[in-house]
Amino acid sequence: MKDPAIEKLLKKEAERQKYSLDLIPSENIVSKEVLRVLGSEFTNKYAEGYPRARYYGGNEYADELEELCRARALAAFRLSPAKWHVNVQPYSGSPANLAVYLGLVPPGEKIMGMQLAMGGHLTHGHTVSATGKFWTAVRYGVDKKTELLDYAALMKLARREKPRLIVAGYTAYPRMIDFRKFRRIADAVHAYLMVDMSHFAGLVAGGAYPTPFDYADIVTTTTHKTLRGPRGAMIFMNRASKIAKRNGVDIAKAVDRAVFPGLQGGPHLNQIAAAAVALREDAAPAFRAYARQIVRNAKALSAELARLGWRLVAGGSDTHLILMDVASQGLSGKEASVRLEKNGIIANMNTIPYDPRPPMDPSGIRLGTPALTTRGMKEKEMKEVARLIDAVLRENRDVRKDVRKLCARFKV
Ligand code: DSN
Repeated sequence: MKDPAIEKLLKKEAERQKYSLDLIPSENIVSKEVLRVLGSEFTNKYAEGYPRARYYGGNEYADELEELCRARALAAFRLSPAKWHVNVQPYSGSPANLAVYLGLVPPGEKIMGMQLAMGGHLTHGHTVSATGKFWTAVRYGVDKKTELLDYAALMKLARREKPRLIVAGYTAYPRMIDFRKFRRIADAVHAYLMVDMSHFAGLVAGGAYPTPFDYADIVTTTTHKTLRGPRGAMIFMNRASKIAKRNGVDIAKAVDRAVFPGLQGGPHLNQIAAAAVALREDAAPAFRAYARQIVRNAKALSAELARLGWRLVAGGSDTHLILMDVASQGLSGKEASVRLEKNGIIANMNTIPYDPRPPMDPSGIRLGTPALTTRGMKEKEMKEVARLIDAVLRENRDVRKDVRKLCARFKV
């Protein structure tokens, strides 16, 4: 490489990833093939428009690529092209969500989503996000006692506020979502049901989490989390959506037009190519085993943390993620994540439901198992990881050597 400064950083980052335990639930480690394609010649090409309807010449292979990626996206979730249309152009999750609102909800109208501090996402209507500025956000949370979704309360809120679109799917909710109940709530007020499955999409593809496709009008997802692909996103649109029909909207056309030309310019073809590679991997039998192991690992990690006396939000996990209430042991989330990082354990501070502390120094840390599971770690190692976390947080012990030893046994 002719750029020693960047080469040095690349090496350092590779080394950091190799010798640290990545417990951030939204991160993963992509295959060599995904990396190779991400750095391919497709990055050189402009392809504004959609297959067979581009604004530039030279797109014969771009057309083939985008069509292949779409077909693989549908296949990964076992969807029929007669029922579902997919757009694979969104640059990432935030623009994907924004495109859905832009395509389906008139500006100023109501969208209903979970508060960020309860486990939602900025793009589910937070005031600092464009989604909370251009649309009126109706925000919901979880039940204070159980820390679970309260569907009866959601129904009441929806009936009172009458949103045009309801979002389900979160960044820090460790339990399963009942999509059927969400469908009933959305139907009661004639709202679109949008599921943002970014966090658990890989679990859906691998059959380790209920599918939202039986109930949703729209499903959005990033491609880089549990799906183990490049950074990017996709939007699935249900051609049979009764709400779209009622509103006289062609859902596929409306959302496609919102992505381009509504929000974006040329699609990042190298990202789309790499997503196609990842989606093929996601449909393979080995990925089913991977998805199940992610969940088994999260259960093992949470069981050991609970045994060691840590309070977990909602009592544990059915997914890939765990929310640990460190304030219940007198620590702040920031202090905990800094202390863990010094020992090579990477987690992020996170608010917990009804957090009395501020977001920049909240009560919790969020943990997840997708990246460690990709490295081949299983339940036994999860117990070890839980004990390392406990040693750092409870006794302020230096476990750097143990972390390095564990990492050395599992390649990135
Ligand atoms: N940043 C992602 C996460 O960590 O959950 C959400 O966009």
